[in-house]
Amino acid sequence: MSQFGFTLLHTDPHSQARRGQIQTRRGTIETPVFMPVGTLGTVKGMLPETLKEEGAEIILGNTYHLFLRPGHELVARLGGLHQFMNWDRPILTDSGGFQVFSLGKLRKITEEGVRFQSHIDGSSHMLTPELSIAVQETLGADIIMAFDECIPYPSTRDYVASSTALSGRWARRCKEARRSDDGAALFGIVQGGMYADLRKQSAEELQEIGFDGYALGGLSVGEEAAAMYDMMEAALPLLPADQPRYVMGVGTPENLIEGVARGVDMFDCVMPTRNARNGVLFTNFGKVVIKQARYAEDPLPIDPDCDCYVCRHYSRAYLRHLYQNNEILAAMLHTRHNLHYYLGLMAGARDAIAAGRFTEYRQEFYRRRQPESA
Ligand code: PRF
Ligand code: ZN
Repeated sequence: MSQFGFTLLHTDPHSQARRGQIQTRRGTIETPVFMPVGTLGTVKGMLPETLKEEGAEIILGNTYHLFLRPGHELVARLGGLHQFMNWDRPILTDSGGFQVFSLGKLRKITEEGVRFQSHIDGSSHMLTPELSIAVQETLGADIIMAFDECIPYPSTRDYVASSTALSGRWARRCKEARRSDDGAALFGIVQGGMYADLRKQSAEELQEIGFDGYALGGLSVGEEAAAMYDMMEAALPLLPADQPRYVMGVGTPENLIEGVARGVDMFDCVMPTRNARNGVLFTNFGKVVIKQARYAEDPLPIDPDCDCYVCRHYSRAYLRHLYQNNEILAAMLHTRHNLHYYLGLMAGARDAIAAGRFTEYRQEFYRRRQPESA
């Protein structure tokens, strides 16, 4: 673990926002950071070199998907996930503790782990904390996540309490299963549903085990944004200030700004990439739904204030035309613009925190958005 560390550079005086750096064995990550999702060893529609040009410093991979196909051993034989996909910057892998619940058809949770059926061919598999760690190590991830249950929302307090306790026992097994000499970092995942006291208990329990960083799981699962922010406020202040904090699977641009304000250092979400493929584009003034007839002859770029490659070269009319015809280039250009927006939003937040003007940055973010867009 010696190659992993976190340096806190600035703390905002008017909020909990933090500007920092994560040191990994594959280089430094400036925080707060947004991590594009590359579930299957590709950020869909993006060349790795383009991802770098857009400023991506770390991407995600998924244990569940790569374990089922093509298999982690195969990836290892081809030199590990970095070499396999031609990405030499850090990779964080999720443990499968979310995907197995959202994709696995039949699943049965026991103390040992989760038995589930593949979404590909229906074959039966057992994912345990030990196997999840082994898969993530074999893939060669730089940050690996503990195996947990992402609790559905809503759930009864009894269910949340027992599931959170189980995830705690699994977290301990993950720590024990770690091969400690490879320089990769292991993060614990705080659960506890929408119960502040259970979040607190989970955060404390994980710190007793001791991890390189801490994530909040079980958020953005259908609850109101206010509940998500409440859970951030309940758990984040209890986590060590000198270690990175990651909110998993979050979220909208607004969720990112509000997360940063509450002290989150890391985010990941399929929203910019998936929405791009569905023709939903993020801009400083809100969302653009490119299929709308109003864009049929619109010569303007997606966002006149955006300086990305796409906005410098293409009109809304052309992008709509590509999209309506299901052209591959639509997905590529839309993804590039949306990632530029998300990565730019975080770069702006980092600069603002460093300059002591995060409050203004947050206000400006809301001021520019048009009332009807999310
Ligand atoms: N656990 C894990 N991955 C996740 C989540 C979780 O709770 C979430 C919840 N939004 C997204 N990804 N392991
Ligand atoms: Zn753009």
